[in-house]
Formats: sequence, structure tokens, C-alpha cells
Amino acid sequence: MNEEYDYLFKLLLIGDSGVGKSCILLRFADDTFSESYISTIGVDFKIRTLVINNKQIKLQIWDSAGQERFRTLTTAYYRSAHGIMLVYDVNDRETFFHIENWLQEVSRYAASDVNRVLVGNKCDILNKREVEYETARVYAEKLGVSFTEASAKDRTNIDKVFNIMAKELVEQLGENKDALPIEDDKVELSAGTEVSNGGYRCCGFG
Ligand SMILES: Nc1nc2c(ncn2[C@@H]2O[C@H](COP(=O)(O)OP(=O)(O)O)[C@@H](O)[C@H]2O)c(=O)[nH]1
Ligand SMILES: [Mg+2]
Repeated sequence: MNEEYDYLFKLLLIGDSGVGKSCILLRFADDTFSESYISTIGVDFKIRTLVINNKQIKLQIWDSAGQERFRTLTTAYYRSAHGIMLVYDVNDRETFFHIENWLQEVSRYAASDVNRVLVGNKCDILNKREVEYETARVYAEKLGVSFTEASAKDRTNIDKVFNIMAKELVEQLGENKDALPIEDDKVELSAGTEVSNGGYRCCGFG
């Protein structure tokens, strides 16, 4: 098994269906984009490694893969997550209002010290905006979380949001990487599922 990393972080993408979570993941991990809905069954993750301050940061990023539509994400999905990306669509105010609900889920199921970032996706669309940048920025400030607008379509800030999360997580942990609750993931990864460029894998759910 390839152990050539200094940190392994498990990240989750959550938010309403259609906001672009799967596209964000595909853009970040594979640098591709699809105009259609990306529907998959079960829960999928992709891997990408970043280098920050000469440290190899391996990100295992999970996509809720349609389960969010039925609100059936539970402890199994949130378990052992280090960071959670809360995504809304800047052109759909409902998806922004629902961030509040997603935050409740996070506090119910995720670790209390989980890192959270707010991402307003689809900022490439210019004429349909329903959530002002400033509104979201102030909201994020109140929550004490980082905020970025992004576009999976034209690549704006996609690397940046993952870099922000990774940096915050490293800072949060300091050098104490033994504290990472990654035992479950290690078992799965050693079963031959790890692909350095991020192979998709369906793991079932629950
Ligand atoms: N214009 C634009 N469309 C996007 C962007 N990200 C995703 N989409 C589109 O939004 C739809 C839903 O995307 P998807 O990733 O499946 O959303 P999910 O349900 O949150 O995973 C698809 O038609 C995508 O092509 C973006 O940054 N800009
Ligand atoms: Mg999806």
C-alpha cells in the first residue's frame, strides 16, 4: 500500500441536489465537466493529493451521489469526516436557505470539531443570480467558516476551496496526525480501491 502522504483527510460534499457537488468533485479530481446531472448509485469517493508546505496531503473526497435528494444521508456518510463542504447554487436562493438544514445534519452526525466551508457554486452564470456574494460572506462570517464562490464549469476557485480546507485541517491538527480517525478508510483503501488519479468506486451505503 502506498503510504506516501503526510496527512489523509476525508472530506464530504453536501448540499441540495443539483447545486453541482458531483461536478465540483469531477473538476477537482479529474479536471472534467459534464453538462448533465451526474447520477450514481451509492456513495462514491475520489482521491487527489495536494502538496502544502512540502507536505503530501491526500484528500479522500466523498460525494453523496443523489442520496441527498431523499435526505437519507446518515451517520454512515458523516462518520469520520474531517471536513465538510457545504455547497449551494448562487442562482437558486432555496439552496442557500437550505444550508441551515444541512448544518443541522452536520451537527447531528459529524464530529464536533469537523471543518466546514461554504461554497457558492455556478458563479459563471451571470444573469440569474439570486444570492449576493456579500449575503453569503456575512453568513459564513457569522458561522465562523471560510467562504468562496466557485464554478465547476469554468474551474473558478475549485482548487482554491480544497486548498483552503486542507490548510485549515493541517493547522487544526498540527503535527498530531496520529489523531486522524482513518482506520476504516485504511482497510478499504488497502483492498485495492485506491487509484492515484481517483478511480470511482461504489461502496454501497449503510
Ligand atoms: N453553469 C454551471 N453549471 C453547473 C456547474 N456545476 C454544475 N453545473 C450543472 O448543474 C447540474 C447539476 O450538477 P451535479 O454536479 O450533478 O449536481 P449535484 O446534484 O449537486 O451533484 C448539471 O447539469 C451540471 O452541468 C457550474 O459551476 N456552472
Ligand atoms: Mg451529485
